Amino acid sequence: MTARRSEINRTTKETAVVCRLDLDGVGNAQIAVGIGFLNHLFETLARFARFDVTLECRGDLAVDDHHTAEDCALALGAALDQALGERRGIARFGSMHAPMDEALARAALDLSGRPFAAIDLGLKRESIGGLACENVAHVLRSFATAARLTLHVDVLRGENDHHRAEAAFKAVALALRQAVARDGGDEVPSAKGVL
Ligand SMILES: [Mn+2]
Repeated sequence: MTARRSEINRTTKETAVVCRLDLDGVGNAQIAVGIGFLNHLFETLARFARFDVTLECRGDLAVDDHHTAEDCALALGAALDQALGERRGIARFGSMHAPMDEALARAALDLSGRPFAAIDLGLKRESIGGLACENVAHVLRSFATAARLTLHVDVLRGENDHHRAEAAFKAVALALRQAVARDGGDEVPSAKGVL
């Protein structure tokens, strides 16, 4: 069985990100991106997708959280794309609902090779734990773009924005776990033969 691992080093004038990913891990997460709630969301993603993830970022937090949030998501997405290689022998699709107390989120995704994201989180607060709420959706969109996947996420209900955001990441993680699962074959799961 070929290892499905990758490493991305992404450095700009705004951020320096290192991301290591193992799709066949156990959910070990070493996340240190400098933003408390963003650490929490990436840890949630790794744990419930059962990916081993190291994600470290030194970003321009003196500006704000935007570049750090976006660039970490781009690095993780690129790491997923690289670890999947030709995308042979995978389930390709995944969809899950995830409850978090009163909140309920739904994620449906396709490792299609075509970047697309429709994200409706319905967050009302300005920020959570140092992360602007507008950047929660931006992280998911950036991740989908770099990973070349199609992602639909809707938070269907929930009073508490922390719960809504965390439920969304749990749903995405569980759907990812399904989609990257090996199906026992070696085919590219596409009528075109390429993803
Ligand atoms: Mn941006």
